[in-house]
Amino acid sequence: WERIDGKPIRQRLLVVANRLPVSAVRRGEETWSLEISAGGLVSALLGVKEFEARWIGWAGVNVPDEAGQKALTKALAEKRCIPVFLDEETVHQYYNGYCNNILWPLFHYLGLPQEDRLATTRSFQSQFAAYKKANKMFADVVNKHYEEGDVVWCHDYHLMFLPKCLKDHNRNMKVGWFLHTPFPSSEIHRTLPSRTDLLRAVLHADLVGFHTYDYARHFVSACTRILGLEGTPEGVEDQGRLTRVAAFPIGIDSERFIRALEVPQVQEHIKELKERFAGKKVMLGVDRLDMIKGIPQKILAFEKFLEENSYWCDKVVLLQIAVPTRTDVPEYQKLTSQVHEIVGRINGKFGTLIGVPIHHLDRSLDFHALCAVYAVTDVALVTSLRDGMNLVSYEFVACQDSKKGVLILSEFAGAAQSLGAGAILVNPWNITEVAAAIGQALNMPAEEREKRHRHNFAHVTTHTAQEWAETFVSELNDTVIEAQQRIRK
Ligand code: ADQ
Repeated sequence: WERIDGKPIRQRLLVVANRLPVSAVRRGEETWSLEISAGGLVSALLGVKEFEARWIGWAGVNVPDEAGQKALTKALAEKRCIPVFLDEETVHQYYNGYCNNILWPLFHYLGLPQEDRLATTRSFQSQFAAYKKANKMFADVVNKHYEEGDVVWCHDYHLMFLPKCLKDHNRNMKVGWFLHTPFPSSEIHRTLPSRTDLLRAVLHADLVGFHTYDYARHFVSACTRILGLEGTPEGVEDQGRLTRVAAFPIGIDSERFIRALEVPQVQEHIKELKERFAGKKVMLGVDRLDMIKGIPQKILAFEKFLEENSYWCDKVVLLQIAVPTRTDVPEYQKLTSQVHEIVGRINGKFGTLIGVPIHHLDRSLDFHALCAVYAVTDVALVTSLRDGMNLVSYEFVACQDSKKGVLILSEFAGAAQSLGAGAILVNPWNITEVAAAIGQALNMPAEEREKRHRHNFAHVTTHTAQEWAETFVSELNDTVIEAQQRIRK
């Protein structure tokens, strides 16, 4: 940390998330190569000048030996990262099990896995035990590095137990927790066998944040209905102690995208793509290949549109760029096969010797390639069945200032609440409605496109990731000061 006279120059912020924003690859016994993965959270915090951020999280690799751990810790320190070392069994039970097999589907309204419906099954119990154990391991690392006055910002459904672990150790620690997924209706949350423990653990935080007011309201309702606590306009009150609950909609580093469009390499790529798709309208989907993103529904809607609008068959192309995730999970493998099967069928039906209507890629694009693709797109299709926010919709808008393309957006993505007036909102389960929205988007007059884009662009460039992070941390500081004042009174 930078210091003057032994004191930090800026407020120190400990950002605790399941994964560090770097990928680590072991090159030798004590040699590691690190690559920064610039996700939304990283760029949000890079742009914030008020505080000095350090990251605490799992590096995504199993490092059983002490020499390896020491070397990795040293290498990560240069990137302002502090590792939490999790053994393979804990990762399996905590990360693959409780986080991704139970909380992720449940929070996206996909329900609990059948075999875990009974709270008493061994697998559920052991996964929840591993979850608590892993959260405790994160807490131990935070406690080791914490200094008085630091702000600790915990992220996401992986770390719902962390606020409790931290406050049990030091009740004066300033602790915030933010959820990147939806928080579901209390009727969904109450199906979770560990519903009470999780809510109580989160309530140890001073400030609890969500992307939308709806998620915040669901959380407060869950605390009222499941724990019997009082919900107030500020949050949740338990025996005179208030946990503040509020909405903090995330944004993107829009400047980074806008600047990228000026880079010669990106302009060259834009030119190539324009030539490649000359005479056609380009539709785009960019998603992690996840159940929640509604990729099969999107492609089926595109098929229906082509079936009903033969005029468009050789005049439109859908680029679906789907980066695989959780590839070792059977449900995800099934989803990949399902998507491939539908794409193959549609391309077989509507393709010609000259071209096919769907270009499906099972891969990620690097940042510059992604910006170029966003820039040449006429219609972006975001059909998430549920999505905390959905940053792809924001990134598309940021890259569209010259083209003014149309955004078709699921009403079940948090982004629908901010970009609703500029996008065409759809229910992704209604294939007929999405197919009609595709027709509306492709035929939309330039004036209407311009008007809708202006609304979206103003939002995306004003409500940035930096603003999101600054607002959350300053609200956390204020919340703690107010609580101290209440106690003094
Ligand atoms: P995600 O579910 O990952 O995030 P999203 O918000 O869309 O969803 O962010 C995905 C990011 O990955 C974007 O920055 C996008 O550019 C990138 N990405 C996705 N597919 C890609 C591809 N094929 N190639 C290259 N890049 C790709 C979670 C929640 C969201 C919430 C965010 C932030 O599920 O709802 O918006 O966190 O809080």
